[in-house]
Amino acid sequence: RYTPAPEDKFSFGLWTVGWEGVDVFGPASRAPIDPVESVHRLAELGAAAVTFHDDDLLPDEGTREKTLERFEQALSDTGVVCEMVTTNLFSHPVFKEGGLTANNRQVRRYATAKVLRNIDLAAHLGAKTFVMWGGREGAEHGASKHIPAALDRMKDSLDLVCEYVIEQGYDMRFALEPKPNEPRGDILLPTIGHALALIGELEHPEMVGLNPEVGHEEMAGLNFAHGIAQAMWHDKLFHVDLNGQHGPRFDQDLRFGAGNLRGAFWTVDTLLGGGAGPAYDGYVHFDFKPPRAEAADGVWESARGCMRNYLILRERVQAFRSDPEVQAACEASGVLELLTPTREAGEPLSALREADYDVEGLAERSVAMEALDQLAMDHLLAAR
Ligand code: GLT
Ligand code: MN
Ligand code: MN
Ligand code: MN
Repeated sequence: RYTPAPEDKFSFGLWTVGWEGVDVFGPASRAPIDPVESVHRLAELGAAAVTFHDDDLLPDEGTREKTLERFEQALSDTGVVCEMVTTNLFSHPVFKEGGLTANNRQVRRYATAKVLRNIDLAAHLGAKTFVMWGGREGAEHGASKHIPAALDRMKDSLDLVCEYVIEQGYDMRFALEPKPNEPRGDILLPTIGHALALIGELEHPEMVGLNPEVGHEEMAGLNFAHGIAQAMWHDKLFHVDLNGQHGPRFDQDLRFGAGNLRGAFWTVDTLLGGGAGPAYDGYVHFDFKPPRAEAADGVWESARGCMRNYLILRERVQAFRSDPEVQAACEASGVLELLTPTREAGEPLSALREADYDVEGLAERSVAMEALDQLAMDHLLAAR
């Protein structure tokens, strides 16, 4: 029970279990982990895939070939695949004022070259998703960044990488990861909605989607399940970063299921199709940080907990959706009536007359939504 299987498509960033605990107030509290060990440990725990930034796996040009060889060997020994690759455009001080949208053009050209090299690496490893998190694309001051120009440069960069992937004949799509702030005071494309709007302006919008992260939307006070539901409605949920967060504060990157537990329940429900719609069928990627206080044992316990909580919540969601009382409660709440269009096909607008409706009666109607929500609570808490 609650044992991860390859079909669950669980995936982990090397930087998650590999986080050494460096934070703004102190240095590392844990030793570095060899990526080869991470692949083996994650495979033993039941993960199907791993992901990384260039700097996580290949920080050193001198040992690049050797490390890559060992990494590919670990993948083939374990059957773990590399499903996504991304580029670190945020750690090195050269990116202190941005990467693809830095004011300085040389920095932008260097950042672009770094991305292109990693697209080649991603294609070589068979990764079909390339995530772009613009952590340093932003500002602390009103006048320091001309936002329309920054958006122009972001669009140019995305058009350029799409053109490159088409030219090279790679099977790859891009997934933008929104975040409202941290490390910049204000980050460009702060939410799912901002990123979706930008995608509509691109030359190859079909190649660009989203990689939303639970904590990032919750930092902005938003409902993650609603956010990914809209991304799915636009066919833009290319990838997902699951973790936990306690409301608007610093980015906590807790293991999935910690923090906003009810939010996690609705997140899993939405990924499964919300009872009606099509389900998300991509990798279930965990982007968490084992708390700095933990030693090595806690790192793997934290990774295990992400998958276990997902599986528990999936079971609870399935029980909720298949409970006949829940279906009756949805009916009583009028949930399914929303599937009927407001206007009849071909109906003249003159057919809509205010006088036809019993406004007072409608105002007093029962919606029975507390009853429906309590059933969800009962299922979440395994009280049914
Ligand atoms: C960084 C960030 C994450 C992003 C990673 C992808 S980098 O760890 O905090 O949310 O998903 O670039
Ligand atoms: Mn083109
Ligand atoms: Mn985060
Ligand atoms: Mn993330």
